[in-house]
This record gives sequence, C-alpha cells and structure tokens, in this order.
Amino acid sequence: MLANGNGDGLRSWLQGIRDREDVIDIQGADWRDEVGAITEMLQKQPGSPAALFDHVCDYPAGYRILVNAFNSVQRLAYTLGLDEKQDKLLLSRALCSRLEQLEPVKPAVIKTGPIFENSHEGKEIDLLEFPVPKWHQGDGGRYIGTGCNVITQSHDGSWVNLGTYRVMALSGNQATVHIVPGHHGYLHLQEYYARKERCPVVVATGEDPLLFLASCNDVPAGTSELDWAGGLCGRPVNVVIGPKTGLPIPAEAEIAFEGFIEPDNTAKEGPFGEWTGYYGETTIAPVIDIEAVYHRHNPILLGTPHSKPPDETAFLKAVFRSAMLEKSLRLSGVPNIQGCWAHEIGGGRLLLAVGIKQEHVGHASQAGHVAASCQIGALLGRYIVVVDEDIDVTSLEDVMWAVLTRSDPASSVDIIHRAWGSPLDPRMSPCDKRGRRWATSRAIVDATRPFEWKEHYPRVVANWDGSQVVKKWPFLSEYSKY
Ligand SMILES: Cc1cc2nc3c(=O)[nH]c(=O)nc-3n(C[C@H](O)[C@H](O)[C@H](O)COP(=O)(O)O)c2cc1C
Ligand SMILES: [Mn+2]
Repeated sequence: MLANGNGDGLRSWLQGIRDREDVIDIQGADWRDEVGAITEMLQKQPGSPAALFDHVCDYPAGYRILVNAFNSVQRLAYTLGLDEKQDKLLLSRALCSRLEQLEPVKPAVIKTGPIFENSHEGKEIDLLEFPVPKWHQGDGGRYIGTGCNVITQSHDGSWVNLGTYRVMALSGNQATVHIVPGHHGYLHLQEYYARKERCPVVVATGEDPLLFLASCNDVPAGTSELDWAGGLCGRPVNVVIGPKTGLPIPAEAEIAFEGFIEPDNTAKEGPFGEWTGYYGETTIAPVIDIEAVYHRHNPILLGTPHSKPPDETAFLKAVFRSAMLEKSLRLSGVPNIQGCWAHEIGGGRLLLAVGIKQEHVGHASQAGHVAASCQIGALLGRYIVVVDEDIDVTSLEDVMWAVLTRSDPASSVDIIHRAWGSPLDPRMSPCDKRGRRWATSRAIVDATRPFEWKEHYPRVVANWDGSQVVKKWPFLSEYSKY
C-alpha cells in the first residue's frame, strides 16, 4: 500500500531502506537495557540509519525489533511518497501542500492476510512471546506499544480511529493503554463507558510506516486514519476483520491483538520516558483483556520510544506540526508567511518559530498570537518567536540571534495567561497537577526589526553574493549556504 512499496507493508518499506543501504542489523542485544540504549544513541543523531534487532537475548531468531525508522529526511520523505532530495523545511512544506489536496480513500476489506499466519487464543496468549524491550531505565514496565496503532470505533460504528497510545504489557493476556483525555480513542472509550458496555479494541504494531505516521499525527476528528493514509498513497489500505471485535486490522501488520476494555478495569502503568525529556508520572490506565493475538512468521515489532529531545520522535513531530502550523496561519489570513518551524528541542510544541515578511504595523504580533492559539499551537505551547524573512526558522542559533539582537525584553514579549496546559508539563507543580489546575502561560517574543523604523535598523554583516564565489571555486560549496 505504500507509495513506493509493493504492497507488503513494513516488509516492502524495509526492502526499500535496504536498497538505500540505510539500515543496520544488530544481533544479540538484551531487551532489558541494550535495545533501549542503542535506540537512544541512534535517535539522538539526526540522519542515523534505521536498526533491525534480531537474535534478541532470551528470544528465538526471527523475532525482531525495528527502531529509528523515521530519523532522517530521506526516510520520512520515502514513507510519505515525497521527494527524498530536500531539506527538512522543504519536506514539511511539500507535506503541507500534499495535505491540502488530500482526498481520503476508504480501506479495502480482504478475507485474510499475512497477519493471520499465526494466531493464539486462551492459554496460548502471551504478549511476552515478543521481545518487548524495557525502553528506558526508569520505565515502570515493558512497552509493546510505542510505534503502534490502537484501533477503536465510535459506538455507532461510523468512525474507526487509529491512535498511537503507549501500551504496556501486564501479564500474558492483559495490557494497559494510556490515552490522554480528548484524544480520539479516549472519546470512543467514553461512549462505551457511558452505556456501561465494554469497548472493543485492537492494537497493531509493525504496521505499515505510513499508518504509524497517520496514527501519531493530528488527523481531524471523524476522519479515519485508514482513509487518510489511503488518500496519501492513492490506494486503499488492506484490512482484515478481527474475528473477536469486528474491528479492521491492517492486513500486512506484523503483530496485532484484539480484546475488550471493561468500564471499571484499570491498573497502574508508567512511569514512561516522555517527549519532554522527563519521566511522566505513574497513571491509572484502562486494561485490555486480550482474546486473541496474531502475528506474521518472524514478526517485527516497531519501536518509537521517546528520548530527551532533540530525537527521532521530535523530528517527525517537527516536520508534521510545522506543516500544519503553516497551513493554520495561512487559513487565518496572516499575510506573507515565509516559513514555520515547530522545533525538535521542544518536541514540536514548546518552541514555535514563525518567519514573516512584515507588511504592516502589528503583523508580528498577529502572527505570534495566531500561532499560539490556533489548534496546532494551543496545547502545551511555551514560547513563540516571530522573526524576519532573513532568519532561518529551522536554525536554533539563527532564531536565538534574532531574539538577542532584535527584541527588547520590556516591550517585545506578550504573555498569554491561563492557556491550555497538560499534566505532562514538567514545570507544573505537583499541587497543580493533583488539583487538575492545568492552565499554563505562553510568551510571544517579537524578534523582528520594529516595523516603524526597520529601514533604519543596522545592516547585517554579510559579504557579497556567495553564489558567484562558489561558481568560481566550486570546492567551497560545502562551506556556503548559497
Ligand atoms: C511515539 C509516540 C507516543 C505517543 N504516546 C501517546 C500516549 O501514550 N498517549 C496519547 O494519548 N498520545 C500519545 N501520542 C500522541 C498521539 O499519538 C497523537 O496525539 C495522535 O494524534 C492521537 O491520535 P488521535 O488524534 O486519533 O487521538 C504519542 C505520539 C508518539 C509519536
Ligand atoms: Mn484520530
């Protein structure tokens, strides 16, 4: 179903990555500490290859784990079917235009698929049949679901949702799922709880990488991520129907299990290393009673845990959230947007940079306030920096240089009070967390040259057009940004 694949999900994707010599094979790592440590090492190095673990300690050969799949512009572009030879800002802008034209395509229901090559029920069910790693030293358990699709359906059956929510293996036939209130799977769960009914659920991992990207990014409420992914690659996603729940399961996924969440069935889960770079708190989470597990021969678990940013997950969030931020600013009518970047260092949330070519007085303030308050920027933001068109919005150094040389702390910073926060915020006091006082503030920093006297702003130190120099001495091109 991939734009570039031959229709065998993650396996086709992996073949494409092998052809590009962009994956390393690691044998004999221990799921207790080594898989997590190696993953972190790779995730923190932009552009590093994907890694496929096999012969994991205590596990038979063939039970594999894929990590760091999305940590390069090329691999992300390949997954999205976009031009692989561009930089991250151009990739994000290409994604932005692709999303604007996207027409959802409904999945194709097929009778059977590779996911049913092996199936286990009753006493045979054991999630730890798979080499589920302990991803971080301080995690409260082994998380089978990080790069996963948690599949639920609205009570009336009209909307199937795929969300990436972390899933911890409890005993052999139980798992917890941690869903933040407001996320679509949470809304579905509430519809069943309100009727005192159990909620059917499927968890798939080792799914097609495009399905992962659909399920961990903002697809509008009411739209199925299956249709969204189908629209993006121009072909329906193949699904089979889960015999226990009636829910669709991606037919080429590597591993899937289905079961039910009873309204009052909860258990302690966490802590888990979060995208903020800190451990989240232990939570009380819904428990899935698993009725069947399916997997392909030699299954591959897809792992996308978070490391302290910047890392792989922050990078993929930055590409998607920057695209959506730019789209929101345009839709709100902010003129002359030159580029947006939802920085990796803040997990794509805590630091937004917006570049504009100033057109009128108040333009920078307008852009900053819209970015802070539009749907993509509203939850768990922190700093929004507005810069002129000569600043590279993706460069932390360039953005900070603008802050240092074009803003005046007393007059260039607007504060928004009582904005949309979340208990994931490490700066929230334990007392406010417990009391559910989750509102937090934002700072909008105007780091543009003041509109009224920008013509008189000191000139930036820069030499003549470097492209002429490079033409004459081509070996200098690697030192030039021209
Ligand atoms: C690696 C990764 C792990 C995530 N873990 C969770 C999680 O445990 N719970 C959660 O509610 N959202 C989590 N998210 C964020 C959601 O996947 C994301 O907000 C998505 O849009 C939710 O889907 P939905 O809009 O259909 O609810 C995670 C995202 C990533 C990239
Ligand atoms: Mn959704």
